[in-house]
Amino acid sequence: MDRQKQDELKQAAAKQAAGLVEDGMILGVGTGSTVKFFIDELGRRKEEEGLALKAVVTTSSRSRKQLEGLGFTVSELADIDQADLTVDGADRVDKQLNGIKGGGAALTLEKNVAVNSKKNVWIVDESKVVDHLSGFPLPVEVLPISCEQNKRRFEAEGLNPQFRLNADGSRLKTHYGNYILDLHVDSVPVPSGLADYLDHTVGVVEHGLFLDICDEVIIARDNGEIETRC
Ligand code: ABF
Repeated sequence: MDRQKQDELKQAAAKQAAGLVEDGMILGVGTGSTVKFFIDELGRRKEEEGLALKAVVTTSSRSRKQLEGLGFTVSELADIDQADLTVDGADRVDKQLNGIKGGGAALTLEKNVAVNSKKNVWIVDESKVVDHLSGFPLPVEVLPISCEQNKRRFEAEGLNPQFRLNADGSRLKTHYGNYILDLHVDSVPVPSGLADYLDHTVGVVEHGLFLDICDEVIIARDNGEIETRC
């Protein structure tokens, strides 16, 4: 599919999600190219319909910049109790609405905003939807102090870890100064088992398995239809 068509699909899903936003909400706004269209639509609603939010929190500096450019005031997660609704993208989503996220290296803040939100909606194009989580490396954010040990540990488990790199070959550092080990596994047959293992590995800050977090996924189909799964 060409880029323009894919952008149209992302835009369609984003527009539908923006329709869920109501005046007075505390809104969580995610990261990525699909969310960019969602923010565009929020800006349009603010301008044309006078959409007024109680507060906005976001998961990346890029989204923050876009929101502030449209006149939204962005709060820190610590400044709110919980969001009423969070809209975010995803890298893969399965039939149970479990997902892989973190392709943009913002998984730690994304998961913290998501679990502190009453409702989570993901917006994706059809290419992200799979029967079982697969087809995208699983990001794991690790502390620098034990990253080599954790890399060897993951290698021993057959999880094929690779440090995520910048264009110049240096190790990418997250917003929190940690590294990303991408696990190049063909598929994640038992997501809860792998999540449990990662949750109990010292030195792992967060991982990109988002299980039982998403309440609704809005899928823009190749044929132009929009499907909502709950
Ligand atoms: C996010 O947006 C990430 O978790 C995920 O990596 C990304 C998807 O971005 P895009 O919409 O550009 O594919 O929130």
